[in-house]
Amino acid sequence: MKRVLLINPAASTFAVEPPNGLGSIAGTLLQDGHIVKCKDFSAKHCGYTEESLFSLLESFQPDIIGVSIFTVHATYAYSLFKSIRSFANDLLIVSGGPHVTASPGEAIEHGCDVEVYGEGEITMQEIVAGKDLRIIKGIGFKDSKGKLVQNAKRDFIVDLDSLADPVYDVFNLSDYEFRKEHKLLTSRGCPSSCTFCASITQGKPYRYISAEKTYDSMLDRYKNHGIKYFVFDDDTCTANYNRLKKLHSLITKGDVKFGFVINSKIRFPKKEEVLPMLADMGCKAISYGCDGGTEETLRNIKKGIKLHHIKETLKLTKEAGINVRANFIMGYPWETEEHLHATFKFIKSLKPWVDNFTCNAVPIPYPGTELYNVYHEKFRFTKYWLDPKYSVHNKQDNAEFKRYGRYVMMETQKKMLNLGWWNHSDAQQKIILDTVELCLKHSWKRRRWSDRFFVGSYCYLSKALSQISGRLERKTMSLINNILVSTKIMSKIRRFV
Ligand code: B12
Ligand code: SF4
Repeated sequence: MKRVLLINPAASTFAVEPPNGLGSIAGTLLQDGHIVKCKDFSAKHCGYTEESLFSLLESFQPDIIGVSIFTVHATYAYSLFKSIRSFANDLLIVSGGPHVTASPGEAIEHGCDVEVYGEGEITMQEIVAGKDLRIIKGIGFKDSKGKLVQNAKRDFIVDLDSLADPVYDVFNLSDYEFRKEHKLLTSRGCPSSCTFCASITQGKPYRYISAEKTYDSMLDRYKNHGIKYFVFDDDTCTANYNRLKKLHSLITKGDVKFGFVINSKIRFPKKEEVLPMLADMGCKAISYGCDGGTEETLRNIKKGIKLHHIKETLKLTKEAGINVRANFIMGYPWETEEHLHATFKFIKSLKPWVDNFTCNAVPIPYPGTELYNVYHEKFRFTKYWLDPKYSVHNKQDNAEFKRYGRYVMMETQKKMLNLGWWNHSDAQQKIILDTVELCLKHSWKRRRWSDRFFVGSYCYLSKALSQISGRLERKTMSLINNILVSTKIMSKIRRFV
């Protein structure tokens, strides 16, 4: 039996909920009888200090530390390694996650012992069990001469039902905002090849948890925690028609009326049949990755869809009584003013069917993506994640305002543009920001008046306080937030927007 500490490092953006990846690894290790603790230093109410890390290490006395790394965590994770080493030089540090998978060798160079590529449950199980590193698939480590050795790849986990359920109560849940909703991850993998997408830990083969096990998890959470509302974190929930049909039958025959939101691709099997079926089983909103507003861009990003597919799906979704969330990205390196104008117009034409638009002002080139590989030299952002100037979200003050404030969302997008990733001209920047504004305004207008009143007052208070002092804002808004969540108002407001 080992003592394993799993850490999500601080990041340039907050984590609003416990990470599924570490939750799933924790579930597997607990099932094997190990003692597991998880700490999320990027959780909103956590706040990282080296002292808090040392006191955690002192009190928990881990044998092994596992660190999860997204690109936004990279520099924080690397300084965390240093701090851990300064506390106890001989602790085994293992890292994994999308950034490690996309940038093999980097975490080891910055002080960890073992890198895990791709899905981590079984690999971590073997490492913790003490198996010889040389025969563990899916890892990289330093040999006795200090040279990086990368073992053979590990196959993707096919039978997801065989995995232990993820556990979240090994995290300190009060570090997050309380939410009267639960997340579920019921499938992995996506067969598409969008050039900006960094979902590389789960690969292309689409695998899923059975309808029966999914339904049991929902019922379980209802019985044990009173949860009836779920957020499905899957990249795409609609890829398998038969599974959805089974889940529909289980949910509609059951006594509990569940509500949930999902992500989906624009094109999925038997759409005309599936959308009313989803509405019938409690689907309140679908978030679609549209990602481009001209045929040329959709072709270049290898989205596998055309503009008319986007229009048709959003319309059908709305007609089925499901709220529509449409996500766009603008400012790809080939996009001229004409493309950007056309995107603006296209987004505008979708307004009748969309409840919530998001529009990212620039495509962020995550490592491992085609977008990064093709352009990093030309646009001089090679390994940008190691340069602190790219941490534009990195302001832990005015937290609530940041989350809800239209103004701040605009500011973040402006900062993104100002970083000059793609050398946009002033004219291009203007069209992009006009589009972001259009999206924010439309989404705001689509909210219920009571939400608008509440969220608006909340934001203005947050803004006013943050102008006096960031600390004052954080303390006051956190107090208000705690009162609101304990009276369940927050969860009602967030529920279906
Ligand atoms: C749900 C989700 C979220 C949720 C929850 C995040 C979470 N930490 O779980 C929310 C909405 C909060 C979120 C936020 C963000 N997200 Co997000 N998110 C996802 C999504 C859709 C699913 C993640 C998931 O649950 N995967 C399922 C689990 C089982 O897989 P996993 O997380 O990869 O973990 C496995 C392996 O990576 C590995 N592993 C992970 N950690 C460790 C640690 C150890 C020690 C070991 C051994 C193994 C290991 O084992 C795990 C189990 O198999 C993914 C897309 C995807 N398909 O992965 C994007 C994704 C992870 N997100 C991404 C991004 C960019 C973000 C944000 C930065 C967005 C932003 N600009 O704010 C923030 C970061 C917030 C933060 N501070 O952590 C990118 C990451 C790319 C990258 N290179 O970093 C992804 C891949 C999306 C994409 N296609 O580009 N996200
Ligand atoms: S469809 Fe979504 S998950 Fe799949 S590759 Fe494209 S962006 Fe990534």
